[in-house]
Amino acid sequence: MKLIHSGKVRDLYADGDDLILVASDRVSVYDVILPTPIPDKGAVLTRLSLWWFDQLADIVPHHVVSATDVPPEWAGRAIRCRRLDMVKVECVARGYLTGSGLVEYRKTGAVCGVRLPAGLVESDRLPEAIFTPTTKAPLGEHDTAMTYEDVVAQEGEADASALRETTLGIYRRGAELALERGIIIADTKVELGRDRDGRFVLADEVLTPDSSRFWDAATWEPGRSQDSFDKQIVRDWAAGTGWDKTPPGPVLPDDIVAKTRARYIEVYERITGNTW
Ligand code: PZK
Repeated sequence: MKLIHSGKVRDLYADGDDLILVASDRVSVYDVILPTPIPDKGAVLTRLSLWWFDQLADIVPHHVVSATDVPPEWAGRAIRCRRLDMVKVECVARGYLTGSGLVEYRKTGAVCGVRLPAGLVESDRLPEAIFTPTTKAPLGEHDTAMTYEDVVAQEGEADASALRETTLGIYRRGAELALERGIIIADTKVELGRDRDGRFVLADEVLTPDSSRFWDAATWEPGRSQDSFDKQIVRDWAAGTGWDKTPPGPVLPDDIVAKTRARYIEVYERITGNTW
């Protein structure tokens, strides 16, 4: 099978007219891929994405053709999907103030052209979720913020509006459901493409901890940064080793691997209500 894209933790292959999206067990912290995989991470995030695609089907159709008709070596962590014409905008929705959104808010009082109330602090919940698109930068480079008007200029008014409403619809549905299960989804990035009839279709992975920031609702407190629900065990352990966050990352001890694996499974079980 021909490899057409290799991401940090996922790979994309072409198989005839279809694509095969393969999630690895690799984990990245501070943008560095660690040498130690987390067993079942790829399968857990694949199952979570598949569950969300189904939950979101009334908002937007998805690219999944089959989760079982995939090469046996990738069984459980691969998805056969339809090839789309991908939209050249990273569609991001945010419900909380953090990351680059916080940096931009402190400088300008707005995020991606959306004016926010004065006096918000780090990790605050926003009055309503906002669409904060970015450019699609090549691997290794950083995405840059766009305004909604930039998206209109690039994609046209009708498609820009559809991208914004679809992204916000996915985020609102996901964040509301996750919160009922004690998990805050602070923000999320979705990949949308057009099918042969020009209709928008949801691609890639969706509402996973690799595409979104997941926080523990039980310990959330505005005014400070929040621990990552999935990666905090690795981050805390790595900080204790004195690692300077540059490659190569440290080899993880068995107990840190086991605790992190359990976290991904906990995310899956809490959100879907299924047993792993
Ligand atoms: C597509 N990516 C991102 C994902 C990577 C890169 N259904 C589709 N049709 C056409 N293109 C894509 C998809 C999907 N999904 C997704 N790039 C292209 C990506 C995984 C690994 F290296």
